[in-house]
Amino acid sequence: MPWYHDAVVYETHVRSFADGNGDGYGDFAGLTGKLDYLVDLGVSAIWLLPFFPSPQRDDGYDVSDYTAVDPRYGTLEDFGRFVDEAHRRDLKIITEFVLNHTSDQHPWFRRARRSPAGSNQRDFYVWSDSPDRYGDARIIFTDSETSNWAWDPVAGAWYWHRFYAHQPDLNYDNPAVRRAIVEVADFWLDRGVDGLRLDAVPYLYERDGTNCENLPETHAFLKELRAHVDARYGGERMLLAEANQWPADAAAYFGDGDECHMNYHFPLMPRMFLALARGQRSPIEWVLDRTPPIPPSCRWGTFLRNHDELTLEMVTDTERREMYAAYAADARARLNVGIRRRLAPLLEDDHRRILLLFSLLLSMPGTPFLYYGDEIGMGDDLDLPDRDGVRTPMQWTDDPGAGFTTGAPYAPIIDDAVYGYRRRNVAAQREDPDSLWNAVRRLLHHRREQVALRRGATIWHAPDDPAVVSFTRHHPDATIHVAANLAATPATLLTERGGVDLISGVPSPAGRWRLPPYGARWVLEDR
Ligand code: TEU
Repeated sequence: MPWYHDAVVYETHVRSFADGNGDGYGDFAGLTGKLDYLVDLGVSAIWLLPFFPSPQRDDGYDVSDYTAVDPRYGTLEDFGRFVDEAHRRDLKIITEFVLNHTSDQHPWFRRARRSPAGSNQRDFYVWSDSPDRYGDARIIFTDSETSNWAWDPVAGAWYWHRFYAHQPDLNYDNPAVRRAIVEVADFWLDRGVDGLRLDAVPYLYERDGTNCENLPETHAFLKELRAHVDARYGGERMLLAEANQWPADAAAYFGDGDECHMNYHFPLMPRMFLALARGQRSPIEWVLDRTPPIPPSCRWGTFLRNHDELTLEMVTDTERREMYAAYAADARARLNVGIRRRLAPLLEDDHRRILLLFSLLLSMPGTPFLYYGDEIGMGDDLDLPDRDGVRTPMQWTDDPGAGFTTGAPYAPIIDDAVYGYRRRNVAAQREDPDSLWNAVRRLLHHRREQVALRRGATIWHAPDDPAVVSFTRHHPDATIHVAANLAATPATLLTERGGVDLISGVPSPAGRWRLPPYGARWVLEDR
């Protein structure tokens, strides 16, 4: 079974995790020093946000050099050491492949705007004489952009950008762009990276009369990229699509098992929160019913939170209103089409609800992704702009600098009464057997021991109580029955088989199971 079927992925930002040299920025030296922490926590892969040279106007997603390390984070040698040390511990590494656009400071764009119209170098990007073209394409960063076109006075033409105006989209119709981009993939795969996250992959091509998303040309390019990667590196390197799309469009990124190995399940994520807010499982059922089967070699990436706002692009207008009302009463928490809060503040620091969502995330089919800091219930900072408030320094200890840095941190460390580093940090939670950190760690360790939780076939049940999620994961070696109560009131579930609840360690005989408010069981069934 390829590694990404069994993995639990930990998403972090080099800048935010650990500072090895005291300059206030996290770096590869610091991150390498924390690998034993990640092993102990029980994850098996690391996904790093962009660490390449960049003007940092979109936290590194505005790349100005694809094949180097931002000097604040270290050198290519530091990166190499990090890869070696991670692999020595059996940790896989996923890095960002921001292939849809570059920074406007990238040499390709600086060259393009000065090159004659129609030249190959100009055509590294998408130009137009009028800002009306491709008018059916939606705007993604609705809070900051009003058009997908921006005027370039140097070129005397409009250029296309799906994200910030300082992030011009590459022109995939130009074969030289496709070649250059494949070389970028090779650069990092040659350095031992196990997986590439294909940022914003639905938007590679533009065509008149379409919404410029999920076009057949994009899928054709991905098949070429996949064939290249398989031929050059063998079958173990993984391509992860970031295709924030409805289930059928998202599933298309698996192709016939000949495009991406993985894609995130964006439509499922908000519906886990919606189900919890309603105290009803129906939103989860609804979206899984609409999720097509995928090739057996492929996997959905599941997640609760990430470094962006909790996106509400893949819900209906009614569902979005409900989500805002339930989770973003404070208007400052709203950003674009989403909510810029971390997991713990979203759930009012209620450990029962946090663990309920973790227990679902870590038992449902798919490969789970955790966001750094959520294992200790880190808070966020709504005073910081954009999505910076969910990207603050990791809280390791109660020392000044939170054990993150001995210098002046790149951003304020969370220091409020509830989520502040003096009380909420890894060191304190490690000592406390009842902490969130220890509870998450126990779930991760069960998942590692129980193959049924990772690879088992899933049978969904429909118990009478609409608040109860109930499914079994079957594997020849074991069967695990997962039951979760989404409601604030107790629930019961009638079962035919008993066993031992892995979460509590207590026997759970067949018959009537009583689930406390927001309670969950992972029952390893007797054979
Ligand atoms: O986000 C791109 C993306 O596809 C959006 O749908 C995104 O999920 C949503 O708007 C929430 O922000 C990626 C990165 O995750 C994001 O941090 C970058 O800002 C963006 O690409 C541009 O590179």
